[in-house]
Amino acid sequence: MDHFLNEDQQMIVDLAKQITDEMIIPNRAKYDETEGYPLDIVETMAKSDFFALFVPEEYGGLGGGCFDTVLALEQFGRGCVGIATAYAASALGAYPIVISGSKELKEQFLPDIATGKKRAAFALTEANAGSDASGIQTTAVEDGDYWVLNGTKQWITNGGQAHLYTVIAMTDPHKGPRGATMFVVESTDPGFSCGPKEKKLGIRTSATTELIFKDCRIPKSRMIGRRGAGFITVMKTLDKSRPGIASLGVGLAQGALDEAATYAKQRVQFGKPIISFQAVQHMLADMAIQTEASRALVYVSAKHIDAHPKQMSKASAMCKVMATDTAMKVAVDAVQVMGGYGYMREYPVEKMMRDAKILQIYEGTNQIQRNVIGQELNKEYN
Ligand code: COS
Repeated sequence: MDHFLNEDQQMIVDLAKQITDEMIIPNRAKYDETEGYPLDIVETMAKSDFFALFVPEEYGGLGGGCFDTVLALEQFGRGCVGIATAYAASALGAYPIVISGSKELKEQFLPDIATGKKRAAFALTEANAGSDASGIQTTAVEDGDYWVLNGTKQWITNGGQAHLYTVIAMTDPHKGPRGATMFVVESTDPGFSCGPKEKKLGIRTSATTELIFKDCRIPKSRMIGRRGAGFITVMKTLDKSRPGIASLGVGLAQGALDEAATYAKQRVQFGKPIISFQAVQHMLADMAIQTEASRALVYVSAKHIDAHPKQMSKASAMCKVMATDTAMKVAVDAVQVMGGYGYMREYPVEKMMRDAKILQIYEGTNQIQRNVIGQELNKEYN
């Protein structure tokens, strides 16, 4: 369907499509199998200015909006959600600085993120703080001109591959969510280390590790925003970033539909291509309807967020739920259309099915998103 993109937006799509078709699709099975980090592809994305897209112009970026990033991520996600996540995670890691960082902090870090010289990661999750984001136990204590961090973050995307981490820690634990503050930690800071790469069901190329802070000492200037404002920055960051996860879902669903429809045209049973059977046609039709409807909601939500940055939560949560639940369903159905072949590693849909699951979980489970939507409705219908 025509989404009436302007010239700049079409350029983003075309360039992202080219990287996806020429680099991501031919290499995705290899990266899934070896579980290695796709550095060559990430570097190509950087050379093509994709890391500049989400950085404001005054700090060396292109000043793109949520919609621009969504367009790029949809294409990358069509190829491989694992590889696309390496890109999305850098945007997520940069957003706290973009949203709440001082001018000095922005000048210090954003230009290198924009060129891809430095990759970023976002560190919230801990063993006892997942959906309950304010339950974090990592602490940061003032010591002269430094902050000293102690604690362990869990399942951090781009762990070990990022050069800088935006980390939330408790500075005033008795104040609850109002006692949390964000910091930039560099991979070279004393007392910082990463655990081994986790073994996962899907997105196996994506680097997921623990981050360990053992008397990790960082200069005071690395505090992001105000002391005590960390939780709000985290919430705003996730609101801004979730449409990107939604667009990975749209991309994955489109990729799975493409594979299933192509197969159904070629596969002959009972003397006819299976696409001529109504049972298969109806499955493909539902996959196409759900994918296109998700795309429409993601685009409209991203445009709403760009126009109304103070009203992100509901639009962001709604498109995340719809597009990622769709990705899961469409991927499962693609495997079904392809039968035994769909179940084999030789075809990409079994990987898409494994990859789709994380979309319903990371950056806030779809159950938490429904809570957020419910709370917003509760306010609207007061
Ligand atoms: N934007 C700005 N401020 C927000 C906000 C948002 N989207 N959501 C909450 N806040 C503010 C609230 O207004 C409140 O401020 P006050 O202290 O002034 O009242 C404060 O933050 C605390 O909010 P709340 O009481 O709603 O927090 P909860 O502890 O109940 O948690 C949820 C709310 C569940 C929504 C939050 O914990 C969450 O998003 N969890 C999912 C986290 C997640 O995505 N994890 C995945 C790993 S990160 S990749």
